[in-house]
Amino acid sequence: MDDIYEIEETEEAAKESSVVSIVDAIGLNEGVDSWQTVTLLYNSALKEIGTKLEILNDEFQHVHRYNPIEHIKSRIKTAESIVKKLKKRGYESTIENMVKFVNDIAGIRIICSFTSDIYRIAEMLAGQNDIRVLSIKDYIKNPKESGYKSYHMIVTVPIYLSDGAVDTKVEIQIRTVAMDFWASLEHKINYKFEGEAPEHIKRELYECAEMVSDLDARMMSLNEEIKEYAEGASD
Ligand code: 0O2
Repeated sequence: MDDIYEIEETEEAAKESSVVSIVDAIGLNEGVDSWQTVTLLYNSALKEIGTKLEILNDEFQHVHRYNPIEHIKSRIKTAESIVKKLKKRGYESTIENMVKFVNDIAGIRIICSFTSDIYRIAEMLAGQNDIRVLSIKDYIKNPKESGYKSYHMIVTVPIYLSDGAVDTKVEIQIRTVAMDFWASLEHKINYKFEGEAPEHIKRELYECAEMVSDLDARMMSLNEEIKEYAEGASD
């Protein structure tokens, strides 16, 4: 299976679904009311996914005595960043284009201890009936040229408003504490140098990314060893 792919909706599934997209929900109305509806939907989607994650984490603690999620951050992209993204891609700044072409207006970042937790959480979320996975980018198996590693999913979740459900997109980034530490500094550096960091800094960052992978692998294997030891001791 490819590590970066779009998931095509089958015609069958599309027909069965009575949930409408945001574009259908707001129609071609470009007014302030529509923008308020859009932000209400994205904020609600963040709450829905946040609750799902909390429940999964609590259940995991209950069954396995262990929390796979260290912490969660969520945000709504600023209007300025949305407009910048659309402009970069050559689209006009309309509400319709925002909801159609900007996939990360609502973004949630899940920070885990171990790489194995990342795949476990992704699978648990994708397995929920009301979540539709639109695309997956596995930058852990296929790191970016910069060294960036993270697991990205674009999903939709239905938000139930007074006259029906609206499928709302959320970008989910899942990474380890170490990957997050690297990505935060790299983001800061890139911001400072406006994406044109000197070669030696890029090289150094890339080397640090390799160290992060090594650290993650060693910590995971240590954790496995501790688990086996604990299981052996309780037999
Ligand atoms: P910000 O300010 O973090 O929101 P898409 O967003 O899916 O339409 P793209 O760029 O193909 O388009 O998506 P991708 O590659 O999945 O990246 C989306 C987000 O991942 C970025 O959002 C960053 O948050 C993060 N990201 C991707 N590459 C890097 C990287 O090399 N370094 C760091 N630190 N973060 C990265 P934005 O909108 O670019 O920025």
